[in-house]
Formats: sequence, C-alpha cells, structure tokens
Amino acid sequence: MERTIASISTNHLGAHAINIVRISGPEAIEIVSKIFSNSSFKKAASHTIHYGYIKENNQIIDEVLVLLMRAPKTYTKEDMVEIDCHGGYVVTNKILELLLTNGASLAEPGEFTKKAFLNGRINLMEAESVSDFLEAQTESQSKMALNGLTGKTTELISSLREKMVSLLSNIEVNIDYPEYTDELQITKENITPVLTEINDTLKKIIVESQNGQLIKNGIKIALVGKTNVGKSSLLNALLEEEKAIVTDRKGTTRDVIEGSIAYQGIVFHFFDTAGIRESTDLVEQIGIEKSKKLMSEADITVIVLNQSEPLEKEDLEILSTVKEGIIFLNKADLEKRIENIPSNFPIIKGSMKDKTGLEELKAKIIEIFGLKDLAELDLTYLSNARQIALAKEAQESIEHVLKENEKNIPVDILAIDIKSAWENLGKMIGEFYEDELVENIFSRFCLGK
Ligand SMILES: Nc1nc2c(ncn2[C@@H]2O[C@H](COP(=O)(O)OP(=O)(O)OP(=O)(O)O)[C@@H](O)[C@H]2O)c(=O)[nH]1
Ligand SMILES: [Mg+2]
Repeated sequence: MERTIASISTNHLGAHAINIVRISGPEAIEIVSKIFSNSSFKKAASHTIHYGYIKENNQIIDEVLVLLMRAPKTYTKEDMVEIDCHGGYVVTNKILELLLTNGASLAEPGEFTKKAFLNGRINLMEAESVSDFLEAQTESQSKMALNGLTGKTTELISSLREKMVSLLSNIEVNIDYPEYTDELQITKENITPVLTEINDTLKKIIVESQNGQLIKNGIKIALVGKTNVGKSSLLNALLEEEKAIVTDRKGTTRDVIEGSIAYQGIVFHFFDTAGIRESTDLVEQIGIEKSKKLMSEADITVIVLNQSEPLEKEDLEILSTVKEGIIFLNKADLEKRIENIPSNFPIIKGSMKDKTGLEELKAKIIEIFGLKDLAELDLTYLSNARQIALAKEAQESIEHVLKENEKNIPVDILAIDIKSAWENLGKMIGEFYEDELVENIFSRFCLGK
C-alpha cells in the first residue's frame, strides 16, 4: 500500500500569518477527518475548502481552512489535503505531529514531487525544473525553470525522439519485411537530411544550455592584478558595500573575498584576490596561490591595472597567463602613465575614486557571454548538467551516424547508434530511468515539495 505522507510546506521557522501543512496518499482524508472538527469534510466534493478547528482530545489547537482535493486531479495524483493554519512554530508543528500520530508518515525532501513523477503526473525533466524554480533568484532563472516545468523543453526533446523513432521503425520494417515494397526504403540519401536536422537542433540546444547554466549558476568573475591597483576598491564599488579592506599598503588583501550582485537578470559572483607580487610572507604567498587558482576556475577574469603607472613585470605576467579576460584601467582620475598594453582583451577605463567605469564593465561582461536582451531570449534550455551530458552523448551518436553514413555503412548498423541517441534523450525526460537516479534527484528538494 502507498505511504500517506505529511509535511509542512511553508518555511515555518519564525512567525508567519499562515502556514500550510499538507498530506497526500490513500489515507489522507481519513487521517485529517480524525483531527478536524468539520463533520461534512469527509464526504465533501473534491476541490472544496472547509472551515473548522483542529482538535486534540477536544482541545482546540487552531482555527483552520482545509483544502480537500481528491485523486486524480492533484499534484501527486493521490488524495491530498492542505491545512491552512496560523503561522508560528508551535501550532504548525503540533498539527503535523497530530497527522503523524494518526497514521501519516513524515515526507522525505521532494517526496510529493517524487509521487507526482512516479504516478505519471510530471516527467523527470519537469520534476527537476520544480526544484530549479523554487531556488530561482532572478527572473530569468525562474523563466528558464518554468519552461522546463511547463514542458516546453520536453516537447522539443520529444519531437526529436519521434523523428528518430519513425526512422528506426522504418529501418526495422525494411529489414524484417523486405517484401513490403510500398514502405519507404531507408537509404543513405534519405537518412542524411533527417539526421542533420536532429544533429543541428541538438547542437543548438547544447550551446544555449551552456548560457542557461550561466543564468542558473551565475557568472564567476575573478578580479586580479598587481598589489595596490584597486581590486578591493573595485569589488566594494561593484557591490556598493565596504566588503573588502582597502588601504594604501601593498598586500592588503590576503584571502579571497566574494560578493554577488544581480545585473540584468544575471547573477555576478565577484572574487577579490590577493595582489600578485613576489612575496616572502607565507600568508601572502598562500593568498597569491589562491588568486592564481581562481583565475583558472573563473568564467572570466578582470585584470585590474593602475593606469597612472607604467606597466610592470607583474602586470605583464598576469596579462600573459589569462585566457579570457577584460582589462580594467583603474585610477583614471590620475594622470595617465600606462602605455602599450600587449593584449587583445577589451579595455574599460574607470576610477574608484569617482565611481566611473562600473556600468561599462558590467555591460561588457553581459556582452561577452551573449546574454544581452535576456528578456527577449527564448530560454528553452536544459537546466542542469545531467541533462546537458545526455544531450551531448546523443548528439555525438548522431554525428557518428552521419559520418558512418558517408562511408556507406549499412543502415541496420547505423540503427544501433540512432537507438542509443534515442535512449539518451529518453533518459533526459525520464522515459527510461534508474531508481538510483530518481533518489538522487529528489533528495535535493526541500521538505514539503
Ligand atoms: N586615486 C585613486 N586611488 C584609488 C583608486 N582605486 C583605488 N585607489 C586607492 O589605491 C589604494 C589601493 O587600493 P586597494 O583597493 O586596496 O587595492 P588592491 O588592488 O586591492 O590592493 P591589494 O589588496 O594590496 O592587492 C587605496 O589607497 C585606494 O584608496 C582610484 O580609482 N583612484
Ligand atoms: Mg585588495
């Protein structure tokens, strides 16, 4: 028999006007009716709201509204009840406790959504989007998750799978029933356009998904440079907060200091680092190692130079190590003494004294990652690494088939790789799944969802 599960669905730490306790499963209505004063509740029609008291041994615990939703038109496709009670830790927990003592089991994180998935209400991709949606911090993150949630991404993947299936079944018929001559004969010539189209669509999805990852996870930006050029001043100005210590002494920053802002729907994570120079100080040396490591891990590096001084050995060393960067010429309020910067990176000029160059720097980052006019973008992206990896595998199989096809390999051999691509796309939306994968995905959810 299915478990009947209960949980508090609102974040109940601290006082709120209303909290919601929800329960789902075959016993849901029976269990609630044991602790609810309203006698018409148990027999009432689906999707109705009922007023009354939650009681324990005739003692009133809270005055509540109870939402009754009968299977199958519910989130989990099971009988579900939601109790709107008054906020506050004690009352909400007491109601949950009463549900548990009357026969419900405490829900695990994500168990409601897991039931929705296992009962066929949503597919795996939609389920993953639920957790992305709940965690979204910017409008574009939530828009992206919503596309996954409403099945837009699934539709696209499903349409690719349909094309593959019709190709595969056609190949199968050709082999098994060679006498069916009115059936389309799959040949090298007619396989190519279909697979090329699938390949191109997959490639496009993969590239756009990498942008999607930036929308979801934010852009990691390292601020690096020689000592005293104004990295910490730049961090503080970008964050509009005095987060890092700024002094006129060289080697002020020792550890990595992090701060985030949202800009045009994208989260920027800035990392201020120790200024790079030859140092005999052990703590500073460790800081400098960290700066170098960050440069390699960041999505982009902002090389800060002091434009009021000629270039020095350290500046040149940094310029030659960075692979993807922007140069920020700081201290523009002072007379210019820098010249001949050996780099093709875009250059932004500014002053932390006058707070200039900040908008230009942020806009440049957006431009470099192709995230301009985000509001107009379609955002039909794959929202996580698992989905992207499967899409890549599928795309590689299709590309392989296209190459083999050129070499006149028989279509029935090609069918093996087409089938593997079709299966991988199936795994993306949960048409094929393994229990372990399901456990892993749902364990990342919050309670009550
Ligand atoms: N005139 C002028 N001074 C600046 C500007 N930006 C920073 N400074 C000064 O330069 C000095 C060093 O600034 P920081 O921000 O600490 O430099 P840093 O690169 O973080 O230095 P380290 O942490 O030692 O590597 C401080 O005295 C700042 O006030 C600027 O745009 N113009
Ligand atoms: Mg500093």
